[in-house]
Amino acid sequence: MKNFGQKLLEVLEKAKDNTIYFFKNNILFTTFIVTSLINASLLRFVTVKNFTAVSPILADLAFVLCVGSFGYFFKPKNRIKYYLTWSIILTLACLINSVYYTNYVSFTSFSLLATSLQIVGVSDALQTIMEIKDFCYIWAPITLLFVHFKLKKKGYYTKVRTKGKRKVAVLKSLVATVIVLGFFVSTLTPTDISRLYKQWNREYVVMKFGIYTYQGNDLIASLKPQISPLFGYDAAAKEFREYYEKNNNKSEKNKYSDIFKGKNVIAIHAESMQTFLLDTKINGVEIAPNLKKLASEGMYFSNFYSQESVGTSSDTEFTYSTSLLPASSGTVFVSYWDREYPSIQKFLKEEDYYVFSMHANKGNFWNREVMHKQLGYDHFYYYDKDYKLDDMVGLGLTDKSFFRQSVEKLKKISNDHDKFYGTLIMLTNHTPFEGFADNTDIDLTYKYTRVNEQTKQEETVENNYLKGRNLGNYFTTAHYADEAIGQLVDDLDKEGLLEDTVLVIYGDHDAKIKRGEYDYYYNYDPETDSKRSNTDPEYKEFSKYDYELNRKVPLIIWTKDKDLKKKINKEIKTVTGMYDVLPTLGNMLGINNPYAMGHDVFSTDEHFVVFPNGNWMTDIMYYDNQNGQATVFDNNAVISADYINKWTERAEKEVAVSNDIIVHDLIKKTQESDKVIKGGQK
Ligand code: GP9
Ligand code: MN
Repeated sequence: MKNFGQKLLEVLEKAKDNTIYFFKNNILFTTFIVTSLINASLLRFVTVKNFTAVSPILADLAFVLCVGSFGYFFKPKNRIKYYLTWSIILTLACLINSVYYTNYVSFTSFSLLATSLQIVGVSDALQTIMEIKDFCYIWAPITLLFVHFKLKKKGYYTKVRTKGKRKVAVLKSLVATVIVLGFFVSTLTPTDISRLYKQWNREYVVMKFGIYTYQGNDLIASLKPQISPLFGYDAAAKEFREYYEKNNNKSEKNKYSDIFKGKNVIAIHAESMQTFLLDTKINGVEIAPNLKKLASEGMYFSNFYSQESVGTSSDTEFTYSTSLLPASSGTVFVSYWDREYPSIQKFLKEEDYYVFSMHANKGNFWNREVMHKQLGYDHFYYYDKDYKLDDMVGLGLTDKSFFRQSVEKLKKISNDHDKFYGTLIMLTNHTPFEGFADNTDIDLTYKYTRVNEQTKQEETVENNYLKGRNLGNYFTTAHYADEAIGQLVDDLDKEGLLEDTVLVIYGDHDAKIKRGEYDYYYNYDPETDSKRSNTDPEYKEFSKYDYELNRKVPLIIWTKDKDLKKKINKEIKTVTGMYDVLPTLGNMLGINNPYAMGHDVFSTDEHFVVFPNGNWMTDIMYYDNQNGQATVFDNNAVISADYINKWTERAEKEVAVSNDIIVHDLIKKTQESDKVIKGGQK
């Protein structure tokens, strides 16, 4: 009698034979499956590096088997149209994600399609961020076509007799799908399923579910603004109430409370400005001397992080204004603009401030025209409606011209209003960082003298060094932006606009420059005019964590007032994030947002920043929630599992509650239902 093991082996052997037979007789289908599967694995290899993990392969296989099954509904000669269409779609998914990952270290989202109008504005930038390797996926549809023509030539399609067999073929391949899916599902944990549902931990989802399931799921998640408010409201509202009962956000008095009460505020949204620039010199020339000076005189948050997601500039505007995190899927500015958000703009308006924003780009970019109203701005000055487009570089009007014209408007605003709060959104230091490489005092070349071995004469060598490189170009546009800020402060001063005014300057997010550029910069070898090899004893890798930590942006609060200046002059080295601005600055201005997700930096001992993908940071460590790895800043620190669990739980809670507020419009809806309850109790 055969034992169970033998029987199982036989069954498996038979299944294998059947599968091989099936694939041999279904060449187009097989080609589609294999090429799509290879592309998906290739993408993971290029991005998250888990090339051989079993579960994403099973998930990708189940996905393409399922898609492939329906090809059998078509007659053999027509199937190519079906498979080719899908092959192109799946190839595009790989290609776009490949480009996106290289530049944003994350996977893309369908919700961005909704913002494609905005992206058109940065199409130049897109051209410069694509690399040859991003095209390696297009072999798949080409191979499919090639196989099709070969089969056609051999008369394969006319030989295949399929009448009545097509439905059976669909069924058979669907059964195969279910079997593969079964194996895949058996590898899942509740955490995996919850992360697929929430979708914010994008890398993790791709590593576990493969790229196709990720993208399919993302499509559903991107329809959420329309669909999800219909589901899960009660659970979300319950979690929301519990969260704010526990985390009572009453503003505590501290030594900075009310110090700026009644002052004008000019907030400068410094495009792509990173903190390391304040300490960077190229050939002895400082990149950001003006910011450095303001930082040394004011309150300087030197360990401050932007918490933006796919909505980049707009996410930062949102988080700065509301102290909530960006949406987990889509962007608040484009997809969730019609909800109600308590914001710094609205709080100050209640204090009789005139609240406005200024930006030299088009008003519909990031849906600002609509969303700025929603945030509470009284007026949005933008593009050719309000600015003379007299000096255009990169994405639009130069920062210097923009500021010059804005000062004129500010003069009028200051005359017409008692108090004002304005946001000035910069533009020039935006990818692709072009326009200043030949017109700057930053010398990107590397010059040195050496003795020529043949002539024995001294000669000067000029290496390209940073010239023609993205990071080099970034240095030149950032330097320009810094000059523009210097010019703005001077002009405001000349016009007497600094007397009663507080400046808040923040970098909106990092410049999204690739890690390799930094690796080259920090490991540059003038002898060879190239990057040191990693076997060189002097080579020091610019690691993934170095890169993450280097993404920090400056936050500077500055005032001309001597007494106040003395009071605030300080470097804040503890970790802080964009969502801490409203509670911290708000307390200084005498306003309080009970729904803030961040904290007043001076009223808490728990310094913590969560990123929209669930990664988090304290003063002790950076934790990568995608793969459970971490970097600890202090070698002597002992990190317990409890410590990691505690902060991971808080990180996930903050992301979830913020997102629920956005999706379900919880602040407005729960207030409305509380009113109804109170009304009923009277
Ligand atoms: C465009 C500017 C840039 O108006 O704010 O937006 P970004 O590409 O950085 O999100
Ligand atoms: Mn930006």
